[in-house]
Amino acid sequence: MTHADPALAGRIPPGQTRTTKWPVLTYGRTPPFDPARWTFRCFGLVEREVVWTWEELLRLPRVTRTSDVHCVTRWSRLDNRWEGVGVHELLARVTILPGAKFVMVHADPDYTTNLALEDLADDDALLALRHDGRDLEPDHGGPCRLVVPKLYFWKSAKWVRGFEFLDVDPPGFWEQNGYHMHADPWKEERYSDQETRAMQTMRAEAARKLRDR
Ligand SMILES: Nc1nc2c(c(=O)[nH]1)N[C@H]1C(S)=C(S)[C@@H](COP(=O)(O)O)O[C@H]1N2
Ligand SMILES: [Mo]
Repeated sequence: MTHADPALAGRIPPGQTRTTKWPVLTYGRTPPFDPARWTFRCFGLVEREVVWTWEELLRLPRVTRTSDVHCVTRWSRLDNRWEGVGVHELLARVTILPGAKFVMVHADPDYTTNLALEDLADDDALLALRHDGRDLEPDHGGPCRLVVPKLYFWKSAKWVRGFEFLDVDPPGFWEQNGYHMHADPWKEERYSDQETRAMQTMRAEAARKLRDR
């Protein structure tokens, strides 16, 4: 696709079309939120598990990041202004063991997605609480969603509840259902059948290892 505005052309990855709307894409229903019971947990290959309550999360320093959203269903939404807690802010409070190279992101209701620790640690990644100046709407993951701008949007788990640090890279929900393990929109990493054989072997072995633990 070509774009009349050359400034935009460099920001829309191949196979994507710009939208100014913001579609809701959820597998299942928007879960209820209970501030008294909500926690965010960092566990797995860490020296000590770290858990934040909702009140504790709200007391962490905030950042604002403007970034583009690229959904694998081929829409892109530019210049989203996210406010929330930088992932780096959380990671700075967790002692991650040296073997950890991957993270399983856990979210309500029973959603998971897998990331390389390196991608999660990106300076653009945050737990978003606000979008374009308003509290994040429940259908869009409110009150708290992960945003990882450099990857397709299914990696940005809505209603996020924790990071599990791992030495293997097992597939999350959509990754088990045909989507790519890495998901770089600029490389059009959409579907698992685009993965190399090595990646597919690794995903199967990782899934098995995790099950057998
Ligand atoms: N918990 C949870 N997070 C999720 C999903 C979901 O079904 N459940 N869908 C993913 C997918 S496939 C996409 S494209 C985006 C959509 O976010 P939106 O509804 O805010 O546009 O959220 C991602 N995060
Ligand atoms: Mo999606």
